Amino acid sequence: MKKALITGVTGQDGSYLAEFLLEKGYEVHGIKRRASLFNTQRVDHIYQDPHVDNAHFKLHYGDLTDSSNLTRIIQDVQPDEVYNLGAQSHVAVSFESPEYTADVDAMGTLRLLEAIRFLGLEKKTRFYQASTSELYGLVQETPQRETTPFYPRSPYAVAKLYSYWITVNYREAYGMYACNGILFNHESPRRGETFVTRKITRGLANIAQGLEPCLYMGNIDALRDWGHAKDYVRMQWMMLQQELAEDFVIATGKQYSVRQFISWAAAELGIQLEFTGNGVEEIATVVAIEGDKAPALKPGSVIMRIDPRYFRPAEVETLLGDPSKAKENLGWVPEITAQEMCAEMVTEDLKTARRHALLKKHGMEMPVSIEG
Ligand code: NDP
Ligand code: GDR
Repeated sequence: MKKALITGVTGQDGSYLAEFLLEKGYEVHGIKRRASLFNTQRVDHIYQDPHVDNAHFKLHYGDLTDSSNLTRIIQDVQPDEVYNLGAQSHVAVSFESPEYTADVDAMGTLRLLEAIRFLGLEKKTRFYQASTSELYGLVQETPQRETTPFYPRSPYAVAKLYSYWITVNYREAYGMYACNGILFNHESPRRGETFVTRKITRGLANIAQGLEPCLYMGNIDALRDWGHAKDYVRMQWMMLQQELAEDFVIATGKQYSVRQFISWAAAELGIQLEFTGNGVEEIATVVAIEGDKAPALKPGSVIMRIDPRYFRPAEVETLLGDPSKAKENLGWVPEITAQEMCAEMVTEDLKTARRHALLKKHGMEMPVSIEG
């Protein structure tokens, strides 16, 4: 039985990857951080009681800032594959906490690679690094492919640039099977609530049910190449099954604006919107409502406004990936479109919003966090 170790197992990708690897028959080990509240909601459904025999999913306390902890876990687990998905992954937050972001997102990768090397596992353990389209930042070529020059635009992207190159370096210097997946944005109903797609689907579902008044957004002209996390974790595994380690761009090759994503999500709730303004002072007004998904709204309601707090000190305006190499060499093709994914996210967020609206109706209001 192959053993995999996943950092960031409690995150969006980590949870889908753990499911995927368990289905493939792996023993899956994940690193979770100590928190004052439970932080394993995304993996609770695959939790296995460690007291029963044959538990194939195991969690270890740890942190990417702690070399001795990482070394001990790798020594105990002796993994065939390490997936380094753990990160302070929010670009805007990286401007607030640049040093911490560098420690986790750059040095954390080095700590893992060094642990593998110190333990003499460099010929056994294969290593996947969660690299990102944010490396392209101020884009130098469109679409972006494996050979496109990088120009990072945030402390997050600069930290990930270090991780990209240290992964290449350990492959070249020590013959390690280490590779980078340069993944473009990927989302799902498990996406963190403060990333733009989830902020929109959750926010609009809450507004439709009368739980929030309005969505406050940043740069809605930003263009992204959005895929589904389930499609992307499959590719993370495929990258570690090749004869030679290589780096791959993973993207859909299609690009949409944040504004377009808002329209899709609204349409999924039966809401037709009109955008007026110029991206800085813009508002979105309800023009018409169909069906019963948005009982709290009426035509004329303004449900999206711009809040400059969400503009970033340096923005990545446009990203569009070219996944040709992944298609040709690995036969990988994304199966879920951005619009289908948006529909799935709205459906899930609407279920939660309806539950909260019902509780509210019966005097049991749940606090709804709208910051993000
Ligand atoms: P999430 O933010 O959902 O998950 C990040 C994970 O990292 C969480 O499990 C988090 O733990 C953990 N983590 C954070 N800080 C530390 C730390 N100091 N030590 C150990 N673990 C830590 O990210 P995604 O699942 O969306 O992304 C996975 C990886 O892929 C990240 O590295 C991200 O930067 C990268 N990436 C993501 C893309 C995307 O569009 N989703 C695109 C390209 C790259 P906790 O749950 O406790 O917070
Ligand atoms: P990104 O994702 O920065 O691309 O990083 P995010 O969803 O945060 O932003 C995408 C674009 O939307 C614009 N935007 C807003 N973003 C947020 N979060 N909140 C807002 O209110 C808002 N309004 C507009 C942003 O300015 C940006 O242009 C994600 C993360 O998962 C990274 O870890 C990963 O590496 C990259 O995707 C690829």
